Amino acid sequence: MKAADQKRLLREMIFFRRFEERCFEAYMEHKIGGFLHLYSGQEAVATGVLEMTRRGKDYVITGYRDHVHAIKAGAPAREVMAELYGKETGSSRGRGGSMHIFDPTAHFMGGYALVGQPFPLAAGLALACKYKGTDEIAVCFLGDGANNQGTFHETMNMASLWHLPVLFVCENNQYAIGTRIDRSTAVTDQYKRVCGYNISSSQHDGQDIDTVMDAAAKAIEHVRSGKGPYFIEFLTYRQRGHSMSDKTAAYRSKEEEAEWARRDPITLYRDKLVKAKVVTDADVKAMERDVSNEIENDIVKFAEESPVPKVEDLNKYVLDDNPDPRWIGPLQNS
Ligand SMILES: Cc1ncc(C[n+]2csc(CCOP(=O)(O)OP(=O)(O)O)c2C)c(N)n1
Ligand SMILES: [Mg+2]
Repeated sequence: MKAADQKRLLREMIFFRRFEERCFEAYMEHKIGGFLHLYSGQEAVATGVLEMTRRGKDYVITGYRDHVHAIKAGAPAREVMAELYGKETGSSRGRGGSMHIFDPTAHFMGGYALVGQPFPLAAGLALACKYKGTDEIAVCFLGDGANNQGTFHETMNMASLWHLPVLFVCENNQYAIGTRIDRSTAVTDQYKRVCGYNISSSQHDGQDIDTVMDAAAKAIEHVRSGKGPYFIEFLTYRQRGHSMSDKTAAYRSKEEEAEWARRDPITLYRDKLVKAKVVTDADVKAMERDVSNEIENDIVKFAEESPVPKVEDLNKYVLDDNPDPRWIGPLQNS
């Protein structure tokens, strides 16, 4: 990879970390409300996988920890931040919030609050690609906890049976809210769970972006060349609590957190690039300053200055904004 691309990737990961940490601050200032799940610590996975996909062509779908996936897939960061602020200029016009970023232009198909919901939708997107005869693929990110949902097993079966062009990316961060994986899941190596569906799979370090990109490239080649679905598992760790209602992550030890902090994906990549003389420490400091300025003076400013949706527009993007009273009646009576 060229030095310019390596620098760009390092800057992107620094940007994603700062974006998330700035969301935390805005939430504490009551400028962002509702649910907020941060991605700090897992940046190498979404950045590395989506570096290898075709931006705006391949379809990308994920769960509620979705800001970084959306931006890397091509959704403008300003619009993602404005969505978190509930503003009319947001990706979902301020109606969705953190868990429901959506950008069809970027082929970023959401942001879903229900655990396991994206699996069958990803299979549907892949079926559409196959049906249309394009060589686009669907990329479905999901957590280790989601793999215990029924939708996981139903989708793996159909995706394999129908040979669908879908890449499943499991971000195994070891926890589902406060439950450690070995307390909820009989087979903790997630990549082994798809063997029963005859799906090719592998497990990799999710903290090293070069490893992520190499593994993703091979998996994408498998899917795009018509060999059917692929399931790729990355071992990673979220540095913050599950969401803003879990600020202390009291269910895990400080030693464990420190161990994973030593393998922070940004620190690892920065050290690698400094050692290879691609960047200097001063370059990285300048990058951090530049990123902070961009987030503060462009992205947050845009979100703060954007208008809130008008009350009279409440139904504007509702599919049926003139509901048939026949459907309301039984609900009222029940
Ligand atoms: C259908 C459904 N059941 C339960 C929940 C509550 N819930 C929210 S997040 C979560 C854990 C998911 O963990 P994982 O898939 O590992 O993702 P992570 O948060 O680690 O990224 C649960 C059970 C939900 N949102 N949807
Ligand atoms: Mg998890």
